[in-house]
Amino acid sequence: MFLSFLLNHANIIMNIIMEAFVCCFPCTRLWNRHYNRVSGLSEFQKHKLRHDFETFWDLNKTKLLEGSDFELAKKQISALNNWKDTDPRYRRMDRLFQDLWHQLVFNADIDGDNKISSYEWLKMWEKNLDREEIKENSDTFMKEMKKRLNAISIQPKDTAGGEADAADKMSKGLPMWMTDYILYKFELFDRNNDGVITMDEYVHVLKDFRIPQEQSRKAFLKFSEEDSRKVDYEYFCELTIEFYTSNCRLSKGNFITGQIDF
Ligand SMILES: [Ca+2]
Ligand SMILES: [Ca+2]
Repeated sequence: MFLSFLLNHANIIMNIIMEAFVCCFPCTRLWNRHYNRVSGLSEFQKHKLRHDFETFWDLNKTKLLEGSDFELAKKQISALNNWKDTDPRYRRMDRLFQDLWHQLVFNADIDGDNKISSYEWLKMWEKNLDREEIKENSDTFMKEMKKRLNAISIQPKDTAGGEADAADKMSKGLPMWMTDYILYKFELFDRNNDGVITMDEYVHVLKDFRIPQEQSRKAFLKFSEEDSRKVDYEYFCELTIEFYTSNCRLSKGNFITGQIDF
C-alpha cells in the first residue's frame, strides 16, 4: 500500500525533496539554474539556439551578449556591405540593434546584470515558444509581419500582390522584435539587393561569421532544395521562423544559420 503510494506520487515526492535540498544548499540552486532548468525546450532546440547565440550574437566571444557585441556587429556588417551611415539599411540596422538590445535586456536579463548569458537566452526562447505565449502574440506578430512585407523596398519579383498570403502562410510564435530582425538578416544576405539570396551571397556573409565555406554551401543546398528553390524574402521568412520554432529535425529552416550537424 505504502509502496504503491510512493510509486504513484514519485514525481511529486522527488520535486518536494529537490526543493527542500535547494533551500538547504543554495549552491545547488545555481547548479539547477545553469544546467537543468530549461525544460521547455528539447535538446535539439537548445543546440540550435546556442549555435545562433554563439555565431550571430556573441560576436566578441565572451559567452555573454552585451552592448559591445552590437557595436562590433554594426562595424562588421557595415564594412562587409560597404554600408555608409547614410544608407537606409545602415540606419535601419542601427535602430534595430538599439531596439533589440533593449528588448533583450527587458525580456531575458533575469539577474539584472545588463548582460545576456546563454542560459538567459534559452530561457527567453522557452518563454517565447510557450503555447500560451504564442497564442497571445501570434495575431499581433502576423500583423507586424504583413506591415514589413508591404513596406519592404526589395519586393520579391514574382510574388507581387501575394504579400498578405505570404504572411498568412508563416508559422507563429516569435516575439515582435523578430519581424525587424528577419528583415535585417535578409538584407544582410541579399548583397546586391535584388530580392533573392544566392548561394555565393550566403557563403560570403557566413564566412564573415566564421562559418567554413564548404559547410555553408552544404547548408544552402539543404534549405534551397539543391538550389532548385529561389530564396526570396517570403521563403527566407518561412525558413527563419522555422529555425526558431521547429522541433523537427527534418525542417529545412534548421539549416538557415549555416549549421548542418545537430
Ligand atoms: Ca559577448
Ligand atoms: Ca544577465
